[in-house]
Amino acid sequence: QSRTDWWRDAAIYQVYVRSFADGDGDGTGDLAGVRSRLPYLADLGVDALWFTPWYRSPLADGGYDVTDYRSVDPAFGTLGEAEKLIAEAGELGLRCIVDIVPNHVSDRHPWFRAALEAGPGSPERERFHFRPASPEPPNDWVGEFGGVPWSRTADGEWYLHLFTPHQPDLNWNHPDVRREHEEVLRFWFERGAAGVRIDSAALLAKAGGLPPMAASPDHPFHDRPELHGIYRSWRRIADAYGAVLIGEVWLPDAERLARYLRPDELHTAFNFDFLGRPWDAAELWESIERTLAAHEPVGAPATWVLANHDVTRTVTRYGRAGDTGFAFERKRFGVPTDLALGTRRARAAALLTLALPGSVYLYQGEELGLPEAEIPRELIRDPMHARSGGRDPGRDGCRVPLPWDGAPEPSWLPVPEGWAGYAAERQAQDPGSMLSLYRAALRLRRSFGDAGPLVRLRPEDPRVLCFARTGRDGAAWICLVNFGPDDVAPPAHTETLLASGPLTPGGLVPQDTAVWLRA
Ligand code: TEU
Repeated sequence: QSRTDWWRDAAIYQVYVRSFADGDGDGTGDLAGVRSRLPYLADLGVDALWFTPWYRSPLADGGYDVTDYRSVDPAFGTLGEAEKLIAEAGELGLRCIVDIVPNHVSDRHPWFRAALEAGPGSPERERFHFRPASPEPPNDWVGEFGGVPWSRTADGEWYLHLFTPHQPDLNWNHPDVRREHEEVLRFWFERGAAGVRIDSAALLAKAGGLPPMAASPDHPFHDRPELHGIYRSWRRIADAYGAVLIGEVWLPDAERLARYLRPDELHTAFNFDFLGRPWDAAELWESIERTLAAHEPVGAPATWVLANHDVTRTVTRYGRAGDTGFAFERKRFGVPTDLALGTRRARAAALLTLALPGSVYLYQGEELGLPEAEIPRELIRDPMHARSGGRDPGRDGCRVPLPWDGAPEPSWLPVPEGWAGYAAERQAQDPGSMLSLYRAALRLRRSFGDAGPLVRLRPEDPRVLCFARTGRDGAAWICLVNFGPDDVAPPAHTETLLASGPLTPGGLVPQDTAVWLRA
């Protein structure tokens, strides 16, 4: 574990703690469960683990509503267990990333309680965005989950919350807010965290005076210039520990994202553009090219994300006819899905993303090929569902506990019928399973080492996406994905290393299939 720039080409596995593995059998995932599955993760071949928030929380937004950033929620375990987990993971060569939620706190956080108690005009309220009582909300902003991002306290004052009313936004102009988060960073770096994932990283700063949309020349709360100063101070802290800052910077384009990727700001950030594209060679190539072009001049690695805890599962997304590809376009109930098609494409997509230069984020359960689960309305826990007036099923469909040796039982979310068929233990025995594909791909990817830049091959062929990189041993590593209806011949004088599905008897690559070749 000596490389300090390990994050440049790492495969990072996202552990959604509440649904990963249940150590005490109460239906909720926990740290004991994670610890017991560390060998599985090491064997899978990933380099690092990112844990969604495990801090004390009323779980109004799945833990993105924190009451104590220096703790572990009793439902998940103890701080001591988190330290043990980080140490044990390290022994297996797995680095650990914790999730920091700086934009807002829980409405049960001691600061917000104190603000409510101290009343209007109090210094306690200055850590948040409070506005005097008025009949209408203080401005016309729309929240991130839709709707009015303002709620009233008992004394009539308004407070700002870009997410749910249980997540009041912090005032990042307040010195306490800055100091507290800098201390929280040190707290987790001291405990061995190799880095932090910064939640909602583009939202912290708000335009002075919280002006209405039309009165603000730039967006009043997205991508504000004031953010850069915050991340510069964080970078100094991270550098002192050799830790990495990973931004969840939601921006419409790679160029704007790249402005945060600097030697004195964030090391790296999620690129969500790829995730927003449909299964189409031209669309995906455009995204790849654009991402690489934006990252290259700033010297930051590109990142690739196929799924996370906020979006539709890959096999479901790619299995929907007429899918626009935009994973965040909110889900509807009862959309017909061809899971066999989606699975074929998800397998090909896995080989595609794992062959691209940069780092890859892999969301738990994708390696099992889990589809999006349909949760009955009355059992949906995600607050996004209620905030959409019940139209949007929300994000629980990708948050169902993982099947390890059968369908998880009990489980805090209902497990769809037939999920025992996806069980990790069963897939481990099956060379044709999604799990075996991911294992083989991650192993090969690692063997190529820090492979060179991507060179596109066959650019004239609109049916394929084909590119080569040069591995550590000087040999070419070629990835070819066939999107078209006709079988495609792989480049001459190549040897097939891995295929996402069966090739034809003549060795041709069928539609929706990817191959890795060596020349
Ligand atoms: O998500 C940030 C974010 O911007 C989301 O609103 C995103 O647009 C949406 O989920 C897409 O479906 C982060 C976390 O990943 C999410 O789970 C939290 O709910 C949110 O922050 C609030 O902390």
